[in-house]
Amino acid sequence: MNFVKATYKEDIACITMNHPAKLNALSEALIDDILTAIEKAKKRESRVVLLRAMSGAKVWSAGHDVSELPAGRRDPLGWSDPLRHVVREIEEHPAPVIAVVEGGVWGGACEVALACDMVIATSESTYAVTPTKLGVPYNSSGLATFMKTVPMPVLKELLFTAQPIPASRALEMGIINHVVDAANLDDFVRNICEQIKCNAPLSISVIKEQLRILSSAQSITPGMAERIQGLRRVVYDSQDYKEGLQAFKEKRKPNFNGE
Ligand code: YXS
Repeated sequence: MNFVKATYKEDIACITMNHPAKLNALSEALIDDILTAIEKAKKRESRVVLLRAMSGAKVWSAGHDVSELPAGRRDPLGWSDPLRHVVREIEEHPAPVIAVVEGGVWGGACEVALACDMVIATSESTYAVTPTKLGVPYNSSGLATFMKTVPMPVLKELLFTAQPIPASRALEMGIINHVVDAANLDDFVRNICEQIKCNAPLSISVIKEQLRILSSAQSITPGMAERIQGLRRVVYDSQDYKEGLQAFKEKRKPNFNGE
């Protein structure tokens, strides 16, 4: 594994994203390494999985690797996209997955963190949900991930402004579980892990799956699903989508025209 370090000690799997050159952007290669590490945790029956960046990271993850987004005329966040795959694996993993966050969390990485069962973060961490900054039509299961933890008015503010919010605001909204000083982070996380390890793994695993099923139970008709897909196609076929990607690559502000 090139972009992740993984340790499995005392029934705790610790997966550390380690691609500093791209600020842990969620490339297919980095996600493959995360998936490999999660699979190993499942085989070893780890009681808790931690997902983190290197200690002291200024950026937890810069989100989807923009260079891997399709140039247009293809759903950028379809079912088989690596980001979709890792979110599903986290949500379906039979043990608690805890995001241990230091630094900035951007775009799809924000969804990965919120797809985890808990978020324990340092006070200087920030959270930004960025599809509108790039002109990306986020996918429905991804929006549903956010809807499970972020109050709708706050989620709309996050989506429509694409601006980061501080850990203090995320904690106040109940979006993250705990904010601790960086110096105490490891001890705090270890303590939560020990509390989880004292409880029944089968009960935890089944309750986690029940909550996943119950919280994702939404009745939408085939017509509604088709309408959503049609609306999203207009966006990823748009000139604005191309402009968002081009502006990112050219490191300039995008000029969106609504076409
Ligand atoms: O120029 P080089 O080659 O050194 O590469 C730069 C950046 O291009 C690269 N990089 C990324 N590459 C691919 N995908 C990314 N998401 C990404 N982010 C950064 O990393 C190198 C260092 O970046 P640089 O120079 O900007 O570092 P910085 O310290 O000045 O700024 C750190 C950030 C995180 C504030 C800045 O890199 C940034 O704003 N990154 C983009 C954050 C973002 O908007 N992520 C959303 C990605 S799209 C996504 O997740 C979903 C599709 S959606 O948008 O729908 O949520």
